[in-house]
Amino acid sequence: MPATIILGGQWGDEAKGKITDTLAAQADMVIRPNGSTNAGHTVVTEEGVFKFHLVPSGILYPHCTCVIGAGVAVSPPDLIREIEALQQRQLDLGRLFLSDRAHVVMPYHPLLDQYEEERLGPASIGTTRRGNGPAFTDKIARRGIRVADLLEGAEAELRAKLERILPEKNVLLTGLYGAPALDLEQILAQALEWGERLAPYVVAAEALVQDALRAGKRILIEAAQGCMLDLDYGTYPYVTSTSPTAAGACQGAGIGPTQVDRIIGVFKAYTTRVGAGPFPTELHDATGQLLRERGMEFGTTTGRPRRTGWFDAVAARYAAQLNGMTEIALTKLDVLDALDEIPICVGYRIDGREVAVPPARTDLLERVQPVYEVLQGWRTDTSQATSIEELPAAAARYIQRIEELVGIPVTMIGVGPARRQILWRT
Ligand code: 2SA
Ligand code: GDP
Ligand code: MG
Repeated sequence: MPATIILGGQWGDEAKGKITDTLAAQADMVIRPNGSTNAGHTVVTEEGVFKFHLVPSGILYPHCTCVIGAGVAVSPPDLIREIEALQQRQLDLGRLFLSDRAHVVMPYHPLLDQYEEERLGPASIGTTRRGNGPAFTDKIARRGIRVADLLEGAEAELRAKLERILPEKNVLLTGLYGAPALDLEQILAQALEWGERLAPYVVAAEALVQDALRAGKRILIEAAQGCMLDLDYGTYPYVTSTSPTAAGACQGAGIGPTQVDRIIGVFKAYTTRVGAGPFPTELHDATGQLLRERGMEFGTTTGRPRRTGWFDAVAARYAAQLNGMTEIALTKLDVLDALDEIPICVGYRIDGREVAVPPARTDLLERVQPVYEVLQGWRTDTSQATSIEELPAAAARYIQRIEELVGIPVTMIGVGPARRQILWRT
């Protein structure tokens, strides 16, 4: 049975965690293909709120096998903390598997992330400072440490790798950032301890995934971040360091594009972004504040306030096409319940000229004048709706307009954070 990809269509935090949890009720396996501890995926159940950073959101279902794929950079202390916190909540983590090919966020990575952001000052990216950028930099530069390197028997090789890597890190730390140098023996001991702790979870994840596909299992791939944060197609350089796209999800999960038949783009009914970078439909006024408050728009990992703005159909159509999305899960519709009018951005104008897709250049993207179409609000509480038919006519019209502009159907609608607050297009 082909797999389903769930990915963010905007700048992250579209409620991928909630959509994954919803669909995982009918899935056998959930794979996290990309990102790092920078991600924060929230699931709200009767047992409380769960904030997942590395563990796939399917872990709440006893029937779900969960896999952290090769495309993830794993911070061992964060993963160990997350595993322990979930175990304390009586969850069985024997169903969690970690790819031996996943890269490791080493102790120098968060330091380099933090110091570089401080050095950049006003030009900083606004990273989560979790070290994933430097970890993926090392991966691409072919000097990364992988999960397999932490395991028993790999000590001599790991020492040799650190002997090559650490001098460069220490030059940066001491020279550029004026920070203390790191000690090889300490890092080696720490890494081996992590390896021992994580060893029970480590597998050749791509083989596990391919076996499951062959056995006809129902597989979900839960990508992190969002398409507009993609390294190639996002608002570079204000992006994350992996590919949150459908193609990136295949790569990180270890499956081929022909093994996928459903690609769900998760979009908020408005837009948010956390961190720096262009955001054409951003609101700097009381309405923006209202969206932040009603949507409780604060970073799941860092607690940072998220920037808010109107739904951007230009960026959404771009994301839908680039990812071959087959459908939309439209979330947080209820957040718009309080508005009289709801503008949708239907076009971009730069220096008076209309452009069809987000431009590559940051300075041009920053100069975009959004062209808005103003739709009527519904001023009705949608959070108690149990079917699409119960939504007010203006809300139905808003959803329909998004479908027309983005070019694919909306099949799920979120009207609140709880599990039951999801409406299905039947
Ligand atoms: P990084 O840390 O190197 O990946 O940062 C680079 C950019 O990517 C953005 N980014 C995110 N955007 C939205 N949500 C993310 N996860 C957390 C959440 C964020 C938080 O669920 O709320 O708690 O602040 C996430 N992770 C990375 C980041 O803001 C930079 O713009
Ligand atoms: P993710 O990173 O895409 O999984 O999204 P986050 O978990 O970072 O942010 C989404 C937030 O919105 C979480 O706090 C969710 O509990 C909440 N949420 C999810 N769906 C809805 C919805 O339909 N309405 C409202 N009001 N909140 C929602
Ligand atoms: Mg999030």
